[in-house]
Amino acid sequence: QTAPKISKIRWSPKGTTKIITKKYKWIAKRPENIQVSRDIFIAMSRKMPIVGLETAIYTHGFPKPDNFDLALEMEEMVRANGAVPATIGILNGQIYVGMTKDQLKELTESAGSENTIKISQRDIAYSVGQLGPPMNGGTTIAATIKIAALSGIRVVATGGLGGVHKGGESSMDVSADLAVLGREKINLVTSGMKSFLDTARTLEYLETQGVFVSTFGKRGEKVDIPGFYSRESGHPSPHVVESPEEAGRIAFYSDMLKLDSGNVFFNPIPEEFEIPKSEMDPIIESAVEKSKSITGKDNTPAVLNEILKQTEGRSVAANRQLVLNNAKIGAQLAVHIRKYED
Ligand code: PSU
Ligand code: MN
Repeated sequence: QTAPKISKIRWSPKGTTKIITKKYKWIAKRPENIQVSRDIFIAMSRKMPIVGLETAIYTHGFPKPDNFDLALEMEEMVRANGAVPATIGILNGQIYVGMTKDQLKELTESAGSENTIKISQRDIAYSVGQLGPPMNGGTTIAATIKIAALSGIRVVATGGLGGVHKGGESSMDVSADLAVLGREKINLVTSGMKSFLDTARTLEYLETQGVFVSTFGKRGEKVDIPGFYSRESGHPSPHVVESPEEAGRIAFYSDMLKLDSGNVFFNPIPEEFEIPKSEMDPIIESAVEKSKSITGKDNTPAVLNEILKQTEGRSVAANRQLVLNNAKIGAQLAVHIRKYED
C-alpha cells in the first residue's frame, strides 16, 4: 500500500506536526532530521515574520573569522527590522533551521576543513545519511530554500544567486539554485548574479522555470538586473518593484493563487558601496580565466577567492554590505507578507 500524498504539513508547538492529506489528517512527530530551533518554532506558532539565511556564503564565500561575525550581524539586521532570523545549515550530520550562536561558531570555524562541504539540493540527504565521519555543510541557495520551504519559511535573504555559467550552453554548468527556485514557494532577496555568470541565459532559465524576477527601483527609470558588486549589468530587469511593501503584495498574491514557484527580488548593492562595473569586469574576467581548470561546485568559491585577491579585499567589503542590506530588506518583506495575510 502506498502512502497517501501529503498536501499540507502543519507545525504545532508541541513538537508534533499535523500532516494533512486529501483523505486523512494525522499528527506526527516533528521530523527528526530537521532540527527547528525553539525560537523559530515559537515564531512559527505565533506567525511571526521569519527570514531564512543561507550558510554556504560563510563556509565557501567569506574568509575566517569574518564569516562568524557576519553570521551574527546578519541575524541582528533581521531582528532590527522586525523579523526573526533562521540561519539554515548542517552540523555533524544534522539539519538545523535557526542555528544557535554556538552552532554558528562551530560551523564557521570548520570552514575549509575536509568535512565541511558545500551543500546543494542533491547533497542534503547524503550529508545526513552517510556513514563516514559526521559532516558539516554550508547550504547554498538551492539547499537553503528547499529546507526553508520544508519548514514553512517563505522569505530567504542571501548574497549572490547562482546561475548559468559562461559557456554553460556547452558545459551545462547551471546552478541548482535556478531549478529549485522554479519549484519552491519562496521569496528570495539577492543582489544579482556575478558577471562571471551568463546573465542573459540565467534570466532565460528563470523565465522557463516560471520564476518571477524583479528588481527594487523606480518605475520609469532604467533598472538593470543588478550586477552584484555593481548596480548595473547591462540587462534590464523584467519587472520593477518599488518597495518591500509592494514585494509583500506580490508574494502574497503568488501564494493566494497557489502558483507554487519562487519569486526573486533583486536588491542592488547600496550606491556608496558599489564597485563600478568597468572596474570589476576585467578583474572578473581574469578570475574566471585563472579558475578555469576548477570545475563543478568548486568553481564558484575559486572564482570568488581570486576576485578577493585581485580587489585586495574590496570585493569582500562590498559583499558584506550588500548581504546585510538584503537581510534588512528580507526582514521588511517578511513583515509585509505577514500584514497581507491578516
Ligand atoms: N554567489 C556569491 N557568493 C556565494 C554564492 C554565490 O556571490 O557564496 C554561493 C551561494 O550559496 C549560491 C551558490 O547558492 O554559491 C551557487 O553555487 P553553484 O554555482 O555551485 O550552484
Ligand atoms: Mn555549478
